[in-house]
Amino acid sequence: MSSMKPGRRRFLKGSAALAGIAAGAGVPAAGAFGVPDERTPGTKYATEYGERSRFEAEATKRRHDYPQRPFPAKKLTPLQNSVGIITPNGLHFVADHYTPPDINPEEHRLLIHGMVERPLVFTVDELKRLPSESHIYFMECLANSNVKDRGGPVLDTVQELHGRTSCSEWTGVPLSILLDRAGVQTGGSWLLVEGADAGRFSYSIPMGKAMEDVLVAYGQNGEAVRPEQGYPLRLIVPGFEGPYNVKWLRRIKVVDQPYMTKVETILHGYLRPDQKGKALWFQFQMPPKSVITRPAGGQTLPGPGFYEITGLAWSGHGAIRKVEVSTDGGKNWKQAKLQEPVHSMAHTRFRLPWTWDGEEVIIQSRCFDDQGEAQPSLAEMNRKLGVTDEHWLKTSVSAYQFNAIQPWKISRDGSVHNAMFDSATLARAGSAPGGADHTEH
Ligand SMILES: Nc1nc2c(c(=O)[nH]1)N[C@H]1C(S)=C(S)[C@@H](COP(=O)(O)O)O[C@H]1N2
Ligand SMILES: [Mo]
Repeated sequence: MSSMKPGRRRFLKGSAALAGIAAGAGVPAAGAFGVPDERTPGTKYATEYGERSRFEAEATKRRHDYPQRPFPAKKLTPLQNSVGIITPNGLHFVADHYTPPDINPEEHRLLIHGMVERPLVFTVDELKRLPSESHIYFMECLANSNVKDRGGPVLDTVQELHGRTSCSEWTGVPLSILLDRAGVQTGGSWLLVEGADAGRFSYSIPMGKAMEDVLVAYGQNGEAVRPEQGYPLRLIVPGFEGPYNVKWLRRIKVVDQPYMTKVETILHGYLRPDQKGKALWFQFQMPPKSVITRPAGGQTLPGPGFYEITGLAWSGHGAIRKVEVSTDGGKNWKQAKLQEPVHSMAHTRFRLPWTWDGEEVIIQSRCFDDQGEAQPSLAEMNRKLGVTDEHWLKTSVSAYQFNAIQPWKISRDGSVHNAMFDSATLARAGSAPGGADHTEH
């Protein structure tokens, strides 16, 4: 029976062994190889709609509670368990600034007015009669990948760090069709777009983008947009920062300038450290980013041996052209395989076969898009902004498009941690990764 003993070495050689089994005479009973045969007959499906296996409850947890922090629980996509490029609707991250509404689609209306020839009001059914399109796009909060939350410790898991990005197939009516019907007047160069939530979340969108590829979406991955994603209508602004994608869409006003709404100024301005008194606003596209999702911060490798390194890359500027992975702390880079088809402004899955020798190692990925943009290292990003590593640790910089290369450290015990900052930097900034013993300053 010693040959059935599970072991690290065995797993690697196992592929040859398995091939032997498959080629062997007849089909042996699985039990002979120690494969349990435990199907429970008559499994009941719980609801009409269906649900994931009860054994997946932990793996598909979107909720992230921070017991040590005064913030409400966040709903972040568990990227560590994602496969392929599509985010299941129940796992899309959620970013709400106000109390969300509960909308009956029969009573809902979309108003288009302002600098137009003909103000228009649409019901949801009227919209669905118009020509529609479906596209796969990522959506990313501009606060994604921040290294810490306000007052909290440095984040350590891939879900906490990068779980504010999701990717769906969105279906809806091109906004250009609606604007053409309304007839945009000369000088109408921006849109003020408003949601139906308690605080009437509003954002300014440049007309050029609106005419290019913006969708008034009613569909998400083959069904109605989820309530948390803006049911029954939301705007999809491909590649742009998350907040442009206004949920529970109720009003589009054609205007002649950006309106500098509360969210886009107070909440989403980023004070430039290099130019006192100046802020970054209206950055539009999210820059190229990639992150290894397996093995990633928060996971533990059971032992040395073969692992497929896999992760996601995306860019608000276009399609991902190349992803490179380093498994030696950034000295050498190998080109990862991209899962086809690669969609523009969508999550792109990359994979690289790898064998871990059990020693401490740092793995990381970097990506390049088809517009010539490359994902920067933290050092490159710091140089561009004129800051040091400590800048990111001192405060939460939640309104910056942080896209530095994410290094993960795999320790000899198999645990994987955020290695964005070295321990000396963390000590100077008084922050340790992940620890619950953190005291607030
Ligand atoms: N009406 C409305 N739209 C909104 C928001 C909001 O709070 N209200 N949040 C915005 C922000 S900041 C982001 S990142 C995205 C998140 O979309 P999601 O919650 O579907 O993931 O929606 C945007 N649209
Ligand atoms: Mo956001």
